[in-house]
Amino acid sequence: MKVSGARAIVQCLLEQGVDTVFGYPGGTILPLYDALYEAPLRHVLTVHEQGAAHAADGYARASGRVGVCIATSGPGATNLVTGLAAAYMDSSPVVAITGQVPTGLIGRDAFQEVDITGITLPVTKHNFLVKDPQSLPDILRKAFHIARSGRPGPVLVDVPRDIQTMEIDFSPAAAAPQRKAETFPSPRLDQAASAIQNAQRPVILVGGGAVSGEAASEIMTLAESCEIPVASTLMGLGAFPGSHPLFLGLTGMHGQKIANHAIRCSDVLIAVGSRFSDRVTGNRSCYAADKVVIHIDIDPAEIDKNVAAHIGLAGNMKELLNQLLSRLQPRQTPAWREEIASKQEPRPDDGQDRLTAAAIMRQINEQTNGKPFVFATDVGQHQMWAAQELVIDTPRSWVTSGGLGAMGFGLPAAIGAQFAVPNKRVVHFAGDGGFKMTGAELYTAAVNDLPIITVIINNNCLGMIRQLQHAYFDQRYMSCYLPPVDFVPFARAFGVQAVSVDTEAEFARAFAEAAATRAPRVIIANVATQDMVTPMLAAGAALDEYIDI
Ligand SMILES: Cc1ncc(C[n+]2csc(CCOP(=O)(O)OP(=O)(O)O)c2C)c(N)n1
Ligand SMILES: [Mg+2]
Repeated sequence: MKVSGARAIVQCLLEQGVDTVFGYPGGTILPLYDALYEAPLRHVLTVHEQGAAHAADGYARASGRVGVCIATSGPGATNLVTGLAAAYMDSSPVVAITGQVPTGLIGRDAFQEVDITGITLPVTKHNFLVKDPQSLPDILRKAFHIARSGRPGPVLVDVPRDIQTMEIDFSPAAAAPQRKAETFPSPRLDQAASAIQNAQRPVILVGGGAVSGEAASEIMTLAESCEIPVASTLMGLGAFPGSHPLFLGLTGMHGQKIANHAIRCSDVLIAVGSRFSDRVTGNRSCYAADKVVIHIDIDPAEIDKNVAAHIGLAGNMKELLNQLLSRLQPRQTPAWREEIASKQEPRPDDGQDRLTAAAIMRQINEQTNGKPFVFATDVGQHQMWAAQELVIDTPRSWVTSGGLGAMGFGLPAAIGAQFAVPNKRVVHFAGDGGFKMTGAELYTAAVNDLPIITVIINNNCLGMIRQLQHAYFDQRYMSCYLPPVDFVPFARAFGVQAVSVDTEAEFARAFAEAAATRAPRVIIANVATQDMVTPMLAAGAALDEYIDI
C-alpha cells in the first residue's frame, strides 16, 4: 500500500503497540502531526520538549514498554537531549522521533537545522537520520527493537520534512522470530553456584538491571532459599521488597549503614544488574577486597568495567538466575544474619517536634501500604530521603534519575508513569529548587486529569548543594539559599489545589485527602533548611568511611 512517510510512522507506532506519545509540534514535524490527527493514538502535548522526553522515559520505567517522544528540529530536538541522556544513563527504552529540515537543505544552516544525530550520539543507544524514504518503516522497527532488546536504551530517529510527505510502499511488519533461550557456559555457572553454596557471608546487590530484566521473582527465590540478605542500589529499589526481612536497604553514598556494612564484610557478593557506579562503590580499589564478586548483567561490557568480577555471567538475567537456582540447595545463614542485625542502629531524627522528611515518608508508608502506588522523584536531598525511607515493595514502582541525576526529571516522569499505569497512583517528590525547573508541567497533569500527588519537600534551599558546601567547602554557602516561593497560587494557576503544611499531623491529613481525590494535588511540606541526608560516605571512600555531618 502507498502511504506518506508520516502515515508510515504512525502505522509503525501502532504495529509496535504504542498507545501514547509525548511531544511538541513545530514546522519540520508538522506532516507527522497531521497524520496523528486521526490516528488511534493518544498524543500528550507537554509544556516543554524536556518534559516529553522525561515523560516517555517515566512511561517506560513504570511499564517496561517503550516510551515515545516527538519534537521538531532545532530547539525542539535540543530540548530533548537531557531527557535522552537521563534515559541512556538509566537504560530506559525510549524512541524519540524528531523532524529535520528537508533533505535538500541539510548542511546549509537552514532555519531550525541542528545536527541532532551528532549531538545525541553519546547519549543514545543508537540513532538514525532517515535519508531514503523507503527505509523509514524498517528504521522505525529497528529503533524499537534496539530500544527494548538487550540492555534497553533510547534511540532517536531524525526524519527530514520532505521524507514525511513522500509516498512510500508500506507493508506490515513480518512476525518477529521467537527469541531462543540462551545457553551459558556451564563451568562458570557451576563455579558461581558453589561459591554461593559455600559462602559464609553472602550478600545480593540488586541494581536497575534487576528491574528491567524482570528478575524479581528469581532474586526472591535465590534470597529466600539460600537465606541471603539483599542490598539495593538507587536504581534497584523495588527489585526486592522493601518490607522483606532479608532486605537491608539502600547501599552506597547515602546507603543504610547495615547495607554498607554487609557488603563490605561479605565474602561472596552477587551483583544482579548493577553497573557498580561510583555512588555505589566509593573507593573501587578496596570495594571487592576479600570477597568473591559474581557479576550478573545483560551487558557483557559491564563485566569488569568498574569492579573486576571473579565470576562474570552476561546474558538474560531471568535465564541466568534460573540456571543458577537449579544448581543450588536450600541453606541458612543464621550467624551472618545475626552479625548484620547487631549493627542495626536506630534512625536518627525520629521524635522531633517539627516536620522532617523521615516523618513525611513514614506517613506515606503507612497510608500507601499494600496499595498500588508508584513513587517518582526529582534530584537532591528529598530523593535520597525517599530512597532511604520509603518501603518500595514491587518493581517499576520507583522512578528516579539515578545516573544523570537530572533535576527537573520528577514531574514529567511522574506524568509519563501515570499515563502508563493508570490503575496505580503516582506520588511525586520534588525539591523546591527542582520543582521550579519543570513545575510548569503541572499544566500537563491538570489538563489530562492525572491524579498525581506532588509532595514538595520545601527547605528553601538547594539542599544537596548546601550539604556538599557544608561537608567540603567549609560551610561557605554560595548560591544555595532560595528566597521562598508561594507554590500554592503557582499550582492554582494551573487549576491544581495545593496546601502548605508544617507538622506531621497536617501532612498526614493533606496526604489522606489528596489520596481520596482523583485529581492532581500539591502538598508543600515545609522542613528545616539545615536538615542533612545521613549517613554520608565521603566521595570515593570505603564503605565505612562516613562523614560526620
Ligand atoms: C539539571 C541539574 N542542575 C544542577 C544539578 C546539581 N544539583 C543536584 S541536587 C541540587 C539541589 C536540589 O535542590 P532542591 O530541588 O531544592 O532539592 P533538595 O536537595 O533541597 O531536596 C542541585 C543544584 C542537577 N542535579 N541537575
Ligand atoms: Mg530544596
